[in-house]
Amino acid sequence: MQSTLSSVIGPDTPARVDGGGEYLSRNPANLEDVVAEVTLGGPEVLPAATEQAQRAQREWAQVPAPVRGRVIAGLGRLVEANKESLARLVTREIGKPRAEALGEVQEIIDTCDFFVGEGRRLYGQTVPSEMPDKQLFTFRVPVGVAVVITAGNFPAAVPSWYLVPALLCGNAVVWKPAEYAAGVARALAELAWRAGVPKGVLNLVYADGESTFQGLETALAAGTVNKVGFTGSSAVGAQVGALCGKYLQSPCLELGGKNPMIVTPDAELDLAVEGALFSGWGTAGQRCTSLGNLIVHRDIHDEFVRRLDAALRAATIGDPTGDVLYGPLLDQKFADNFENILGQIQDHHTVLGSESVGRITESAPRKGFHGDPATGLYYHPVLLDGLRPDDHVFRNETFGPIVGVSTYETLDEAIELGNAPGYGLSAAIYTTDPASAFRFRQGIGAGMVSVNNSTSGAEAHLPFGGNGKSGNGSRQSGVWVLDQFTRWQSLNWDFSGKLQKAQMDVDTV
Ligand code: UN1
Repeated sequence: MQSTLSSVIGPDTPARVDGGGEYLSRNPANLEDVVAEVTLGGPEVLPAATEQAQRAQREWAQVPAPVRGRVIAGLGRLVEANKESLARLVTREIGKPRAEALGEVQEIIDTCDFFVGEGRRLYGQTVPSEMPDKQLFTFRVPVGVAVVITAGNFPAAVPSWYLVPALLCGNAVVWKPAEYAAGVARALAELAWRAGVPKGVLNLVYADGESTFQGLETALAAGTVNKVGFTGSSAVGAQVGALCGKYLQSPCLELGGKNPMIVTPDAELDLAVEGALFSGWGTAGQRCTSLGNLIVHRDIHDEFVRRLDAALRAATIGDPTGDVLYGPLLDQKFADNFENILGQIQDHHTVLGSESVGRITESAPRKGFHGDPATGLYYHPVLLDGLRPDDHVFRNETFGPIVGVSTYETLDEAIELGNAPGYGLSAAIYTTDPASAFRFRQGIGAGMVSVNNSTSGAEAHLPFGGNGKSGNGSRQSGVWVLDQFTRWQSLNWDFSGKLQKAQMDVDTV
């Protein structure tokens, strides 16, 4: 199995494209290990790729959708055959623990499996006309060229949420992945090309942020891009949205989260502790769906925090090739960001979860830690008690292994606290009271709600997406994403042999 992919990825075959500016993607568990070496293109790379994509898309759109579905099926089987090695590459390039990396690859397979069938089901509708001898129909038509810009915390699964439905619907794609996940991007693109997606239909480009923006504007102005998909921070998403708006385009934006979890007084506490641990510190808190604010009823606060603190101190952190709760942070820039967040800890906060705060080093060790603290970007987990609604850590996404706790008295107050930061991606409640669960679902402004389950780990065929600062209401996954990558075309067919005028030639009873 492994040998099929080792010709594509691995230490001896670093990814390369032409352009300007060299970038080394490093293993965050061992910064001396260079995983991929890429040349970042300048502002001309992205518009050139969209032109090529535009030409290729015309032919791809002529391939019948069930046949495109068969290509997607082939991609799913190739990913499955290479699951182990692709997951190993994910672990090596971004430090995602092995079990989660395998889960991430499984999410691509699930996405392919789902959309294979959609190739035979890209339904339109027949619609009754208000006039005789006239028929109305709707058709889904591909948008054309999609530019997809993705983050590196889910370097394969989240891109597949765009790539798979976009290709299935008959579009061409220009994919600009995060540079610190360049090797995984190359591996996934290679598998798609090997599955039969034509090279011009799926284009992989590497570019720095500034060049991407400039290039995107050039392409939007030239009319060679018809849809932009962006996963990343709310701040950059707002810039992408503003740029698209200038050219009358509505992008698909999947942005940050400050995801709350409410623990009610009747909750099963051990279950809630387990859910909070995975949601908050799993993946080192680097999912857009990671838990940010724990909102705990004041009657159970002390006991809940005591148990969570104990669970956190007992958790294994370290080398992501092993069985750990989390490994290193994704990349140096995420480590720098997390250090800034740690600088926001205030005197009224109680810091729990570890013996130390900051980087795990030989002088600030962690019990049970496996790994090399000298070469890896490892950080102590932080549980911050006593958070207030005005605190920076309460209001902003942290994207690191830190969770804050605040307390509440009434469920309405808890829901208000959950909504206060203005994001709206994912939210969870731990409760044994169905009425509380239902009222929570009604009141919380999140696109994804969980009852007695983690804030993260959405299934691949449910709508994924958020509101407020988490996105513009667009949804990925399942059938809902088809509305991002197709547009409705109506057909109005008159066979009466005369000019029938809508609204004017209609008999009223
Ligand atoms: C992200 O962090 O950008 O629901 C996506 C989850 C994953 C996807 C997270 N399936 O946590």
